Amino acid sequence: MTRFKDQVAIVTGSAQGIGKAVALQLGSEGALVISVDQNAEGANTTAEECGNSSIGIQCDIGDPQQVSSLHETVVTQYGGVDVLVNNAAIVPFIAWDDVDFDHWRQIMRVNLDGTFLMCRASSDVMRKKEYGRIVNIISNTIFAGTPNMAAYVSAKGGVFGLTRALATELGAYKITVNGVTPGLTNTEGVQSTPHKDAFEFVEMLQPIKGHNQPSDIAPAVVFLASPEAHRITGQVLNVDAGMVRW
Ligand code: NAD
Ligand code: 4PL
Repeated sequence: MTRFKDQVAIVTGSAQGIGKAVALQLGSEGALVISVDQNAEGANTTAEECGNSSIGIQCDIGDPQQVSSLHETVVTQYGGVDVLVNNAAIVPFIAWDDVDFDHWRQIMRVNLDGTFLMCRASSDVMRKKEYGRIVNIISNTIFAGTPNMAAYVSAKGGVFGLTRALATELGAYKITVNGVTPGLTNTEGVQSTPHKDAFEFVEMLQPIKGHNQPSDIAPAVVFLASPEAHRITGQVLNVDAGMVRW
């Protein structure tokens, strides 16, 4: 398929995990991928694997200046952005008793503020072309209220609200804004925390058994990012093997 031929797609947090799987599928369907991550080496590796002259750019999405210079580079070199996938986030495992204001701010800075900064800058570029697809990676924890991640769940709830609000604000420019809520997924991030021990529990709640892999999440994201999804906006697609229904 070449649904993204001649399109430029920014994918944040694409050095590994779900972001990398999304970047690779967009690349395989013809997109020039701007692979954005704090991890420069990982971002570059993903870009090489994407083909189509894709590039890696190191950027902390929580830093307004870095987000601004990222967009200057993209506009200067490519003239625009067709797709933005907001995937970069911190995925913490922290008992409620240990959640202090420093932790809360650290999570909000990246997971909510970072998503805002990327939406702000990319949508200003998309508006000029009157075309755009924004897909926010949320989490099914906003429905389940999953333990040991209160700040994370709160930030993702904010991204959920932003998705609906931006769909309203940007509709006039033919920019759609949607979200995907993955369930627990087998990524490098999850494997490095006690979340990895929750697979058995969540599988009990899933009608479809087995562990979600990054490549299971990517097709839903890529569909919402595609030209054919032009009548879908302000929506959230849950991809968690049926763990929660809403
Ligand atoms: P991961 O931890 O494996 O990878 C996250 C990537 O984001 C890393 O490459 C990291 O360097 C990058 N990143 C983190 N902070 C950044 C910043 N400030 N600026 C730029 N890059 C930054 O994560 P994952 O498990 O693949 O999750 C990806 C997305 O999916 C996240 O939004 C997460 O909340 C969401 N999600 C994950 C799961 C899961 O179980 N893995 C479930 C639901 C939702
Ligand atoms: C069900 O988004 O959706 C653990 C860790 N369990 O990050 C998540 C579930 C985690 C999730 C998530």
